[in-house]
Amino acid sequence: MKRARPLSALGPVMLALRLASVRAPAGDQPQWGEPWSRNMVSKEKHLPESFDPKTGRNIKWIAKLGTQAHSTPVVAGGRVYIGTNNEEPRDPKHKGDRGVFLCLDEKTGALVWQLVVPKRDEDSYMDWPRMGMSSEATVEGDRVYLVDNRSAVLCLDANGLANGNDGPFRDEAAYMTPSTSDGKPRQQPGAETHPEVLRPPADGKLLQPGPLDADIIWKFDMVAQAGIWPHDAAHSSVLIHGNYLYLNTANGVDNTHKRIRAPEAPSLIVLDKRTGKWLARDDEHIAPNVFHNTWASPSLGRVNGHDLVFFCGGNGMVYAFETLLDDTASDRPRALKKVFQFDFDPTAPKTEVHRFNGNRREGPSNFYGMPVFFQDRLFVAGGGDIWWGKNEAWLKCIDATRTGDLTTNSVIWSYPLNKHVLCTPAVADGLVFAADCGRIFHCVDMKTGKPLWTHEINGEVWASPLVADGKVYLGTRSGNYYLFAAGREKKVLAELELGDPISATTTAANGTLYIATMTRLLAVKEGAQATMRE
Ligand SMILES: [Ca+2]
Ligand SMILES: [Ca+2]
Repeated sequence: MKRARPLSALGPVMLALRLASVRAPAGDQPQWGEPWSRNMVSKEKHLPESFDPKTGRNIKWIAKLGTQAHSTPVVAGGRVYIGTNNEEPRDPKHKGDRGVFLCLDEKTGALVWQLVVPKRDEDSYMDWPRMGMSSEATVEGDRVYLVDNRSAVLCLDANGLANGNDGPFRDEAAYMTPSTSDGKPRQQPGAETHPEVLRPPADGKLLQPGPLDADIIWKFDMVAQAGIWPHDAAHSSVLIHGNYLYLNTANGVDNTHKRIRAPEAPSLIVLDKRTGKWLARDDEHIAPNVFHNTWASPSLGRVNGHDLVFFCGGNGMVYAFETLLDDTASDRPRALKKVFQFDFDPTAPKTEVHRFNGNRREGPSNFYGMPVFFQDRLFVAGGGDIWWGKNEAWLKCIDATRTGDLTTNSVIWSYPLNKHVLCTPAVADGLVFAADCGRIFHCVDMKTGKPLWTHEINGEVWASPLVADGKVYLGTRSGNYYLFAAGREKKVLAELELGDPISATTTAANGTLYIATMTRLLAVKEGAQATMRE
C-alpha cells in the first residue's frame, strides 16, 4: 500500500490554521456512542465529504500520538481526550513503555495534560507491551472517568493540576512511578505469576507530578479491589446513570488462554461516581465461560417505563439488569437484579469452552462491541473471537421488551456477517450499518434484517461505523478510510489512505470530525485549511 507522507513527523501543533467559515457548534461528544443507547450516530451537520491530510484541505489540526492508539476520541468542555502509548514522549521524566491518556485543547490540538501510568510488569499478558491506554473517557462536567492500562477505574479532574491537586487521591507521584527501572515484564516462563499492586521503588525516588500530569480524584483498582484477572489490555467505556457508573471489568483468561484464574470475579460492576465506592455487581457466574476477555461496555435504555442496563458478557450472553436507585447504599456490593438474558449463540458449546481455543470452525461466541438500544430493540454484533475463536459472526436484532430467557422467543432477525466482528452497529433512518473483519461493510434493513447492500473494503475493521450528516464514516486496520452515503442505495463518497492502521471510531463534535490513526489525531472540518510544513 502506498503510504501517505507521515505527518506524524510534524510537531503536535505545527499546523497553522485558517477557517473559511465558522458555524454554530452542535454539541460535545462526552462518551463513546450516543448517550445512553450507544448507537453510533451523531446529530452534527455540515461535516465534510472528503479531506486531504497531504494538502491540509478540510484539516483543522493534526496532533501526534504514540505508535498505537486504540481508543475513540471523546470531546467535552473544550478538550479532546484520547489514549495512546509513550512512544512519542511529551515529558522527558516519563521514559519507557507506559499507558498514556492525552487531554488536548479542542481548538488547537495542543497538550493540556496527560495521564501516564506504568505498565504491569508481572506478565506481559496482563498489560500487553506498547498497547498504551485503550479505554474511552466518559466526561461529565469537570470529571473524566476512565479505565487505565492497569485496570484501575479513575476519576480525573478535567482541569488537571492547574487548579491544584484535588483529592481524596493525592498519591499521583507514587502512581506514576514504575516499580522497576526498565519497565520490562519480569515474568519467568511457566512461573505462577499473579497480578500485583503497583509498588514504587523502595529507595523512595518518586517521579514528581508537574503541570502536564493528570490530577486523580479517586481510584478503584479492579484487580486489587474486585479481584479480576487482567488480560492483554483493559478496555471499558464507562456508562453514567445518575450517581452511578456502570462498566465491564475486563476479567479474562491467563497467559495460557485456557484458564480462568478469577472464576468468582464480576463482569459488570457499579461504582458511586462521587467516591469510587463499589456498590453492585452481576451475580450471573459469567467468568468461568469467558472465552477470552470482558471487553464489551454496557448501554442503557428505557423499556416499559424502566431504565435497563444492557450488557454483553464474555460468555456470549446478552443481559439486561435493573438500574440502581439513587438512594442505594450498602456495606458490600449487592447483586444486580437481572431482567432478561439472551443466549447469542445457543448451539455453541457451554462447558469447558477453552478446549476450543484456536479452533476456527467450532466454539463459543463473545463480544467486543456494545448492544445498541433503539425503539425497544437491541442490535448486537458478535460471534467467534477474532484472536482465538471460530470465524462465524452475526448481527442480531432482539425484542428488549420481554423478561426472563429471551433465547427462543425474542429474535426479530439474525443476519450472518462474513467473519469476526468487533464493531458496535449504527442504526439510522430504518437502516443498520456494521462492518466485520472479513472486510465487508454491510447495510441491512432495520425492520427485516435483509441485506440492502454490501461493499468490499480494504482491511479488518476494529472501529465502529459512525452515521452523521447523512454519511457513514469508517476507518480500517489497513489505514483505509471510507465515506458512504447513509442511504438504502450504495454510494461510495470517498476512499482515502491515511497511512496507518485505524482502531478508533470517528467522533463528530462541534462541527468537527476527529479521526485517530495509530500515530496521529486529525481534526477535520469543512472549510478548514491547515498549512502543511516540514
Ligand atoms: Ca485539580
Ligand atoms: Ca489528586
